[in-house]
Amino acid sequence: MVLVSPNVELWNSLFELFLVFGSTIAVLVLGYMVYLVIKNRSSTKSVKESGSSKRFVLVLFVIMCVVGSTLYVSLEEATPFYYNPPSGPKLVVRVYAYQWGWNFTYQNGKSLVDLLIVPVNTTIVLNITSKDVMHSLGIPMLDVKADAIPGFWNTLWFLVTTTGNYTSAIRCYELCGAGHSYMLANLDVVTQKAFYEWYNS
Ligand SMILES: [Cu+2]
Repeated sequence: MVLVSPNVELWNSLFELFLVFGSTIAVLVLGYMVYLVIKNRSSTKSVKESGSSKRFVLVLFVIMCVVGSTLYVSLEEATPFYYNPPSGPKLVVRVYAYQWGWNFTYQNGKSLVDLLIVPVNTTIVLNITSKDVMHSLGIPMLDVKADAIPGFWNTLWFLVTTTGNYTSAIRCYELCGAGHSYMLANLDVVTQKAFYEWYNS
C-alpha cells in the first residue's frame, strides 16, 4: 500500500525528471565513446577530433546546461513546498521522541504513545522534537522524514487521501541506543467524522 502526499508527489516527479535527463546524457556520452572506440580500433596514430565530434560535444554541453539549470530551478521552487505546509485548515501535532518511543500530543492536550491517529484529506503538520538524544522521524510509505533534536523543533507535513491502519509506519531513522530498532509507531488514517468523534470525546 503506497500513500501519496502532494509535496512528496512533486518531489518524486522531479526525481524522475532528473533520472530521465541523467540517463539520456549517460546513453549519449557512452554511446559516443563506444562509437569512437569502434571507429578508431585499428588506428595506431593519435586520434584527432573531427569538426563534427566537436559540434556533438558542444551541443551536448549546451543541452546539459539548459536542462540542468531548469531542473535545478524547479528543485529550488519545490523545496519550500516540500517543507512548508500549505495555508488553510490543518491539524498540528507535537511529536516528542524519546528512548525509545514516540509521544504524539494534539492541540487539545490529547496524547498518544506509539500511535498517531489522523483524519483523511487533511493537512497534517508534525512539529517534532526530542526529550533526550537525537532521533529522526520517518514515514517510509509517505517518503517524509525529519530529525528530532533536543531543544529544537522541526516540521514536516503530509496529506493522505485513503483511510487505513498502517502498522509500524512511523520509524526512527537515527541510531539512538539499544531500543532503536523497536522505536516504531502505528499510523491510523480515519475518516474526518471518526477522527473528530475521537478527538472531542
Ligand atoms: Cu530513536
